[in-house]
Amino acid sequence: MKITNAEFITSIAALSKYKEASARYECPEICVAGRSNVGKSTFINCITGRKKLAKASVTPGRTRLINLFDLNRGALVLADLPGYGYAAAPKSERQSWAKLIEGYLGTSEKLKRVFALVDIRHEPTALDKQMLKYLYAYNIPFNVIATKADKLSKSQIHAAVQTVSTSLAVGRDDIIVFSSVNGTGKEEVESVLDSVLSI
Ligand SMILES: Nc1nc2c(ncn2[C@@H]2O[C@H](COP(=O)(O)OP(=O)(O)OP(=O)(O)O)[C@@H](O)[C@H]2O)c(=O)[nH]1
Ligand SMILES: [Mg+2]
Repeated sequence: MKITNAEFITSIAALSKYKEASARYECPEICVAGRSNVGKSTFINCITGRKKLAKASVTPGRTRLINLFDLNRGALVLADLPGYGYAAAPKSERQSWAKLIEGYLGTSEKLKRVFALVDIRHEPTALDKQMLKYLYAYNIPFNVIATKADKLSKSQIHAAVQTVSTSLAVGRDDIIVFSSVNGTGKEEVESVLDSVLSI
């Protein structure tokens, strides 16, 4: 599915608000997760073709709420999750992040697919592994999006995908090499959206 229309629905700071918001739509939901500054908002802007839809932050750790977006007028809802692992965040904030996200993943019945973003240049962190553990625990299908691929050469990408695959114990076929700068991987993401819609 190509995303031809995308609109911001609402921002959510508490799980009760998510329940209220999600009761208002019937369509499947997808979400974008990953550590702070990995490129979640930029990924959303890229796949929706909207430069400023999800505010891409210069300062990491800016998206602290779950932001919901409508895609193609009721076809899908996309959730932009707040980033984890922002070192400068106070402990209380990190705890509220964990509570909100774990609650979200555990209760969102409409959630059909997670795009778990990792930076292709870095070995996945303990928190990335924790994120995948949640996904396995809640039985939520996901794709790993190895983003910022424009920063590496072709041969470096090959090696980096192997590192991500080994480190996260996911098959290479479940990893989409992506770049918001040059659009690498966008078509693969669009075909994932097709499979989400065909369930
Ligand atoms: N070169 C390159 N830079 C990228 C790419 N994606 C994101 N960036 C840059 O990475 C930085 C962080 O991007 P964001 O999209 O704000 O990251 P985020 O994951 O939403 O961050 P939080 O909301 O803080 O969790 C920005 O400076 C982006 O321009 C990419 O594919 N290639
Ligand atoms: Mg963001």
